[in-house]
Amino acid sequence: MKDLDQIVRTLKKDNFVVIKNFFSREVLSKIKSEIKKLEKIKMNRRDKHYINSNNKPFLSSMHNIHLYSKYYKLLILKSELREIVNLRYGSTSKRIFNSSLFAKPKNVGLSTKLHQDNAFFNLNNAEALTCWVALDHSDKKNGGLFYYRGSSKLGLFNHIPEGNLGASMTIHQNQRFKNKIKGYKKVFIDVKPGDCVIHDALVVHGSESNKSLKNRRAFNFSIASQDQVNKTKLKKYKDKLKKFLNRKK
Ligand SMILES: O=C(O)CCC(=O)C(=O)O
Repeated sequence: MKDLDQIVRTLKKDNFVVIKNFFSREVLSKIKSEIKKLEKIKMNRRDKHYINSNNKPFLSSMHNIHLYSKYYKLLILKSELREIVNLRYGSTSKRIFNSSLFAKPKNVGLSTKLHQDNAFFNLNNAEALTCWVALDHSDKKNGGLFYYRGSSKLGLFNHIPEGNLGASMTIHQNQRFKNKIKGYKKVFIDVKPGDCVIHDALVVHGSESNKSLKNRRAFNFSIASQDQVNKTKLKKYKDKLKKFLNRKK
């Protein structure tokens, strides 16, 4: 039995919480086989990205997985994350707006630059939680996630279009940001397959590249409250995304 009240208390304080064995081995192996299927199918160009190394393509990330996998869509809709969002924010919505695989292959896996999720979600009040689930053991050595504990209270920082396809925004690391973040502890996450980290949409986080000899696969999905997308923020985000994509051409 998970203590959901304790989970919400930790989320309020630290803005992230690690939950051991969030998904069983059976669910995990079903997810892995779904991902294998998705690796083979044709997806919209925006939804599948590769890293080229020594003329070989390595899968880097896949996005909007719920659009291609019924199993995955149901998993999100039925997830306990919904209950946690409800306890944290007082409502939930059925809108699915984020579901990704971060494959981070050994030797070549890319970093995810420092960001806050609401720079992508553009919600009025940033009322959303993301559940990030490890498919491999993940720690500091193979590009595991890190968080600045408690940093959500700093509010949303300005993001600039920089990063990888699928993780295209990063915090503008100006002096103001550096002064503010230095009071917050950077914490690396050490998780086993099936464990998850739930984080809110304002916590400052990211991950390093994977230069190790071990893969670091993980998938995530997000659920929001009834909080609505802010049209002005969305337009600004789309303009930045356009700049980012034009540079990648
Ligand atoms: O897996 C990663 O490296 C990045 C994941 C992430 O930033 C997120 O789930 O918000």
